[in-house]
Amino acid sequence: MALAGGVGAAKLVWGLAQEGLGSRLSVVVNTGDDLETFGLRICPDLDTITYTLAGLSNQTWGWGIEGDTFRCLKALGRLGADTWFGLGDQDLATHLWRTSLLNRGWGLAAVTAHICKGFGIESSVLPMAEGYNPTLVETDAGRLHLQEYLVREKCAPRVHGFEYTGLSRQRAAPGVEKVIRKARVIVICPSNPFISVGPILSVPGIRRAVVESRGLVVAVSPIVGGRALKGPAAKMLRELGHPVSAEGVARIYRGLLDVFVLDERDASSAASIERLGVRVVVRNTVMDTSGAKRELARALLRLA
Ligand code: FO1
Repeated sequence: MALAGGVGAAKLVWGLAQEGLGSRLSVVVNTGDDLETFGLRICPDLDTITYTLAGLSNQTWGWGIEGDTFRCLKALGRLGADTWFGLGDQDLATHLWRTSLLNRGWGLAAVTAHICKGFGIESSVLPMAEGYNPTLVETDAGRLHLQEYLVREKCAPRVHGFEYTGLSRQRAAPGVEKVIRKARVIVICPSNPFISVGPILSVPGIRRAVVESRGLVVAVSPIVGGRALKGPAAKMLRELGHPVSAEGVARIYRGLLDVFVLDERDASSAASIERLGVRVVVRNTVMDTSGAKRELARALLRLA
């Protein structure tokens, strides 16, 4: 099973599915980046994982649907609406359908399973929790919704901290604790430790399920050569006073991991990370080709 954020995680999750896990793969996905806009519930990380597993994701951006158009968004702009969040026309169909099922009383886990079935996905994709609990980012420019920080402000404001709103009063979504507890391997994907993995582990019961699981807990570093492969992880580490390195991430996950997977470029940090009490495995973690995604997935499966 995998704990996943969005774009970086989706590459590895795709590799795991391709390497024969298929219906045996469960992915617990962050919903702290969810957004409510135009009366719709948008779940970017759930959709990124779903579209990627369906082979439909935009190959350039990693999020959204390949070849999607933005005619509805343009029309909204003409009417005076804010259009900084890029909602594609086909992507909108997912949000419309999700929201209408939620309004009929379905839970987010059931809606997600139904949408995945519609896309022909065999793997099980689970939201971490069912409520709307957006992550807020405390910045120099004030407290921002995560998507305002990421997309509207392009990650420019300096970060001081995060608030996972209402998460401490949530429960894990149906099925989540069970898949974690019975997993042979729990992969913490190369996602941002603060805004992707942090919210998942903050849902009551999830961290304990990971700690108590008999499965091997393996994290893949999202930092390679002191830089994030995608998104603001390196900037956030720096601004929050952590070392901007794979070791900085390994320290955040201390107490949780059996294995930390480090990129070949960071092999020299292996010894100091092992001193944290974690076994280190060195691989190519830059998943820039289908082959690299599958190779990393195979390496993780061999650890099991
Ligand atoms: N990222 C952007 O940089 N710009 C966008 O306009 C944008 C729109 C968007 C719409 C749907 C969706 O599922 C994802 C979208 N993303 C966009 C990606 C998203 O902001 C982040 O990558 C994730 O929330 C972080 O995992």
